[in-house]
Amino acid sequence: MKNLKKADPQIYTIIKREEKRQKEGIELIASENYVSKAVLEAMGSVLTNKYSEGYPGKRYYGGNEIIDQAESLAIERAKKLFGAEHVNVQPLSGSPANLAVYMALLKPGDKVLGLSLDQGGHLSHGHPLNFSGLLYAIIPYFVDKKTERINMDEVEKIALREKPKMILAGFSAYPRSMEWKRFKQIADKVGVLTGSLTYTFADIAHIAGLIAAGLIESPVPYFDVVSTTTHKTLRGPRGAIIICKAEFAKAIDRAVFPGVQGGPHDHINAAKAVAFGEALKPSFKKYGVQVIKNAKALAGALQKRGYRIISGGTDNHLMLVDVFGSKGITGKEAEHALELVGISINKNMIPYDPRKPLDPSGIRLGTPAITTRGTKEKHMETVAEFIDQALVNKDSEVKLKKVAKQVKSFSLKFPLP
Ligand code: DSN
Repeated sequence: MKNLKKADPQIYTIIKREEKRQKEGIELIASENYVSKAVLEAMGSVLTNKYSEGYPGKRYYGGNEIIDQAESLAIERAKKLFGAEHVNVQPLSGSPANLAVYMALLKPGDKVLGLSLDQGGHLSHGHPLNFSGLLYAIIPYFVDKKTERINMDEVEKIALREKPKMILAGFSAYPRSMEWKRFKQIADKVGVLTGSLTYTFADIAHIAGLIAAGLIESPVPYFDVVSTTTHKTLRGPRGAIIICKAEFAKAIDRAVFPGVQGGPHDHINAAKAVAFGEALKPSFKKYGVQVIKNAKALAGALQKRGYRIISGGTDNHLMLVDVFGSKGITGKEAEHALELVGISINKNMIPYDPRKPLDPSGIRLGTPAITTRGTKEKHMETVAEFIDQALVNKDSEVKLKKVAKQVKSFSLKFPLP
């Protein structure tokens, strides 16, 4: 970054400080990861200079013959990775991707069934202040109070009563497997009642990398449309893609451009191609296996220290910890104490949370980022101990400083890619 250092020392210093923070801290935010140097280089390339409205072979600007090759490669690799009939790689991020899916298949006011946000859903799955909640009639489904897992019989009951135009399966804070086949069967039952297709839409943003690695069942064979961000477990650049059956390809492409977006970010699309290429390699499967092993080990190590893990564990890369119920510490307090020792997490609502979103009962932890740095199950004991020490000593500056030192020396043993 020698040019940046000279041209803009202020931004250069900020980037360097952030790099230091990342190196010296433990990253447990379930939606974050560290990209490879190759992905970073593609993102910082001259491809950012180009305008390419349209799609490969059909652009509104000249000079796109090379960009076409990059985008086509990204599409081909993504199709192979997910066994997809059609992929649009242009969505700028998860929410615009989801907006495009709704636009392609629905009319404003149509009913959509989605997992309630406070139980693991996502803003773009129907929050009242988000376009999804403003434009569409979102009917929530919930997890079971006892098992804290999605109760598919309940989903079916709600679906048959409400007859939605679309059933949305996906989450940003749900630690268990999804019953994709059952969602599809429910949609088909609704379709018989209404005499028209009830669309199935899966948002696999959190688990796409684990699906690509073949470790978690994929909704792609069953669902009409699947969206995912590319920067979480998939470990690519910040962005998204939409996967769909061939029959919806035209509608999805039109909804992305010109429906929602103008020019694609060609440098990011090239970086997506690089990340998909990495995910097609056997080493990525090994990585995915370790992400899940680490998540299970971390959940177990926290349970041993008296923390209640929502639903009793995890099937994927993330877990929800009821810190308020277990230790009388709120999610906000926990986030703050952990930040002071160099551990990044986020406060999170737990199912049927008696507290409020800005200071809920829980925290969400995930292992994609620390696994990229090379940690294994045995290290999760250490991480759990750091977490516990930070939380029980949250009011002692001296003790927190001691934990912070230990977190730093632990982190420096695991270099960034
Ligand atoms: N903000 C992401 C997450 O943390 O889960 C979802 O978009």
